[in-house]
Amino acid sequence: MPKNMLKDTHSPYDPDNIFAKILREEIPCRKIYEDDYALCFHDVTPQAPVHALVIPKGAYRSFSDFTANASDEKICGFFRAVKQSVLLLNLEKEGYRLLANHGEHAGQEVPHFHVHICGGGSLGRLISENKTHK
Ligand code: DGP
Repeated sequence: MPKNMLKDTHSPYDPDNIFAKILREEIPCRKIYEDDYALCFHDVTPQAPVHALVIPKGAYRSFSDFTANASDEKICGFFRAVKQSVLLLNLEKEGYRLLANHGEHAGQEVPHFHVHICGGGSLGRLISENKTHK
C-alpha cells in the first residue's frame, strides 16, 4: 500500500454476506466469467438490459478496502477480469458503464466489493436530474 494512502477504518468484513456465499458456491449465480482473481455474474435485479457484477476473490468490503489492502497483483488481476467480462458481454463496441458503491450515501447493499457493469442500451445520465448538485 502506498505510504500516503489513508487507512480504511470501517467495520470488519462479514463472511456471511451474499457475495461471500456465492464465492463459496453456497448459493447459485449465473456465471459469466471466472479466473484466479474475480468472478463475474448477472445481477439478480438488473437495472439495464445487461447488468453484471464483478467481485474479487477475497474478503474486501468495498472499493476503499480493496484498494487499500489488496496486493498490486490482485488489484490488477481484478480490473483485467472486469475488462474480460466486458468483452464476453459484447459491450466493448457500443459502450458500457462501470459503477462501484461504497458505504451508506452510495447505498451499498452488499458489503463485499463489487463493480457493476451496465450496458446493452442507452443508460441515460449517471445521476437523475433532480439529484444534481450545483
Ligand atoms: P450495491 O447496491 O452496489 O451493493 O449492489 C448490490 C447488487 O447486488 C444489487 O444490484 C442487487 C445484487 N444482488 C443482491 N443479491 C444478489 C444475489 O443473491 N444474486 C445476484 N446475482 N445479485 C444480487
